[in-house]
Amino acid sequence: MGRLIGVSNRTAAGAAKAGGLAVALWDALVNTNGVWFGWSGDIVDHVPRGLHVETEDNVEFALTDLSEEEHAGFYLGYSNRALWPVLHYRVDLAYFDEDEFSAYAEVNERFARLITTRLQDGDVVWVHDYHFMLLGQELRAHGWNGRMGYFLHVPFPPPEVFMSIPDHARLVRALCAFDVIGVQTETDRHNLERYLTEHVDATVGEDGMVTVNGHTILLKAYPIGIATEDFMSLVESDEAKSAVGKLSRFLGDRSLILGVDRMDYSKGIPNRFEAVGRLIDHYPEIHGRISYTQIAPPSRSKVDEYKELREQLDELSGRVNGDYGDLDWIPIRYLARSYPREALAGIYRIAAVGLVTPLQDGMNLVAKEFVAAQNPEDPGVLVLSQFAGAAEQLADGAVIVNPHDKSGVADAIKMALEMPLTERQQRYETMMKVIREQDISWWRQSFLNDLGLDAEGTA
Ligand code: ADQ
Repeated sequence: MGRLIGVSNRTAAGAAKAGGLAVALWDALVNTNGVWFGWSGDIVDHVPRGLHVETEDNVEFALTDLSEEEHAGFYLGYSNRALWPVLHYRVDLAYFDEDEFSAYAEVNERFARLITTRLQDGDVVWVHDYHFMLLGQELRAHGWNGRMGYFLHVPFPPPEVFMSIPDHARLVRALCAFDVIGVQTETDRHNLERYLTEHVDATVGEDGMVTVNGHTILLKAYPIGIATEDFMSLVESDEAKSAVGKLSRFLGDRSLILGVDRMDYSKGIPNRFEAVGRLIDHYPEIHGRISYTQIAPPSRSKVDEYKELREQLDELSGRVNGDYGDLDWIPIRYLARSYPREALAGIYRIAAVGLVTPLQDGMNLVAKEFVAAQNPEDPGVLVLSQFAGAAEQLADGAVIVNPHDKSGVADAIKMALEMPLTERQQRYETMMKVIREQDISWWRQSFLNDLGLDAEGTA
């Protein structure tokens, strides 16, 4: 029986197998006695040679440390300062450094070397995200002939944007070593297909398969989902109830407008603060009747960027709270901390409006979690950016906005606050149908089936 071999920068070793990739990969790893390769999270002062191997539920975690140079060049450098901004269409924020690209290429090569020592015939390799765009080609160079898939969790921009990366050709040629390339949306698929046909001489067959230099690749959109039923049940937890209790005391009879994000410029939080500012400027009748709460914990790996964003947010909320706040009303509240999933479920549930307005986002699972946590009898409304991957699936139920259009977002929030119950319920049902059907198991099984590992994880 073939094993699933997962590769991602961070793994769920020693952590709860709850959110994110852990919940996505875990069942298939357990069923196949699989292996999950990744960075241990530790930084050491020399180039590490071996792997730390630990086993949980028959799943092997094979982890390597990063040297200080690797961490600076591969992770903080090339992955986060070159690839992340360009993949989110922010060439203006990208920093390209040849030494950082070398570190990136070396870490990909080192991972390939470590992984191939532990691969067996019949294994199926699934590589995740932008940290490992060169890994498939390196695995082939180290002699691996088995099936390999790649999933990009963030957007793939149009070729005109991607080509600002000095090493763009090398990155995409390396991706072509994979048998299956998965992206989040049809837009991403179209963008990558355009790059391949316009710049790598690829041909696309009638069946949609892409052929490059005689090698055929399945390039397909697999919109990632959430563990819908599990998330829905979290609202019944004690933590959720306690969060609801505290927040309700704070809110009184005000309607909650909620934002929940990791602190990152792609999430468009300053634009959102400005839009809420417009809402309050334009509609005096809502004064004292709403409360916008933004939850965005600081990020350890992006200290400078966080500082800048934080200053912007303090300034923007300071203006609105100073102009409009009262003894018993703080229009904009910003909580720079993270909450456990259970508490988040409760917080989502009592929000009248979920504001998910990234400037660019691969999928955005907060949008799906927000909907799943709603009370079907009295659901809140999702206001969703057209540039979140989730907009392709949820356009019929969410109120879709352009996050750059502050007055447009303000008007959408106003409309959401006033939306009649029957319309809210219809929109909720429309979104829940997709969120239920295309959940995280559907996503995993779709990808693994295409890679030749069946839904139960047996090859
Ligand atoms: P992220 O950019 O991290 O992920 P997102 O999908 O919105 O973005 O969130 C992932 C998880 O983080 C969610 O389960 C959410 O609950 C949690 N989270 C976010 N903000 C939080 C907060 N303030 N406190 C606690 N938890 C929080 C990347 C891509 C996304 C893509 C995912 C999955 O950038 O576009 O959807 O991978 O592929």
